[in-house]
Amino acid sequence: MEKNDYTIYTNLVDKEISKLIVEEKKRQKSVVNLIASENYVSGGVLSALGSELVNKYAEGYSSKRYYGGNEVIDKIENLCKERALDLFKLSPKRWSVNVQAYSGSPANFAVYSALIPQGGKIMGMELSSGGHLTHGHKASFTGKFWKQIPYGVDKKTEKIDYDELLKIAKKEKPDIIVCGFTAYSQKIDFKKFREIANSCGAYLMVDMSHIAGLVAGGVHPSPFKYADVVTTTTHKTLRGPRSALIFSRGELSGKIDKAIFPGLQGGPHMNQIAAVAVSLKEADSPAFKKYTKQVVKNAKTLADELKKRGFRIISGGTDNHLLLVDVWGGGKGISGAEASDRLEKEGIIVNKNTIPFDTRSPFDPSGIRLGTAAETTRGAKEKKMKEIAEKIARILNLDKRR
Ligand code: DSN
Repeated sequence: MEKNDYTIYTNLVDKEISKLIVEEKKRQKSVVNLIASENYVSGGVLSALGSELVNKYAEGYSSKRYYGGNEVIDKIENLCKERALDLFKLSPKRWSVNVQAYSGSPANFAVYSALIPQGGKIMGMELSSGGHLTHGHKASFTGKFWKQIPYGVDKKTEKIDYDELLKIAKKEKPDIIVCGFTAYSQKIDFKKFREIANSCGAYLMVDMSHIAGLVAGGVHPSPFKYADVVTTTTHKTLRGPRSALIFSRGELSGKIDKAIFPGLQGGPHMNQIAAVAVSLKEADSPAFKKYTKQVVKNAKTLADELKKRGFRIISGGTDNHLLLVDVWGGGKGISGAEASDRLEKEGIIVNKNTIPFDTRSPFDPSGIRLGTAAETTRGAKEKKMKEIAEKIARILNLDKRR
């Protein structure tokens, strides 16, 4: 154990938990982390999370709380909102932001509750093409209270076919169209999505959870010119604590605020909101811009290097921080679960993932998803990506069964 580990946790008298935190910290340091939705937060973010703010109840919104003693809390929530709008260059005259959602799933649920009547239609990408459960999948409450109109990717290109989406939208007339994905490696054309939403009078919601940091860093187009609502988690490429933001155009924000509180949640987690504010300030910097450029360069390098070693990359490559590798049908003959297990035994952490038109079950799909946000935070550059690709190839090429 490192000396620092003891000093950081000196206040933690619970030896069992203290020991486990140190153990997890060591694990995180010792592995290559390619989980596309994870990152490593700064000491500043950790300090805000572990602060006395956790003690405070603050149901309501700034200046309209249901508890006394919130004058400092109001300042923190206001600052967080100000920083969120500043980071994405949004005018407070046109945009509002709610910073209280506990995480991405409640954020998305709150938007639908605010804007869509029960039984209404959510047009969202199906899971196997890279969509998220909360985009109307039947296993999520979003698919029980509303009806999903699924869309996918083109079978040949494995990219979004915008003409096909337009046809679906015109036929189905959804109430809301959701774009922004968990396992889609291409740039999203938000202008086209706006046109599709206009064709059927739907709201356009962008869930930019995965790419928020890239949007902030200017390496992915911004959705704000086109969207009515933008939701995002804060802990992926944005490199903050686990939490979420909901940006909405002026007239929608009152409904969304009400859907979060009192609709769905109780007291906001103020330590979390302060930590988000810290991370938003960190992201509003030249260093963060440089970081996001490197994240994308690293993902492209990793994809290219794996391709050179015979791996099939879904949609041919990546434009963002993640890539999907077909380890089953791409000639390797290994299921996603087996690939993930084998890599983990050798210290490379990934997640098994379905691929478009997957013939295998989601519990043991054909692919793995790799992301570069976390390793780039630790300083990895292209050279490291080549080494990682080489190691992955060595581990997964051990045993060709087909
Ligand atoms: N679970 C997240 C991911 O890994 O993409 C999305 O919620």
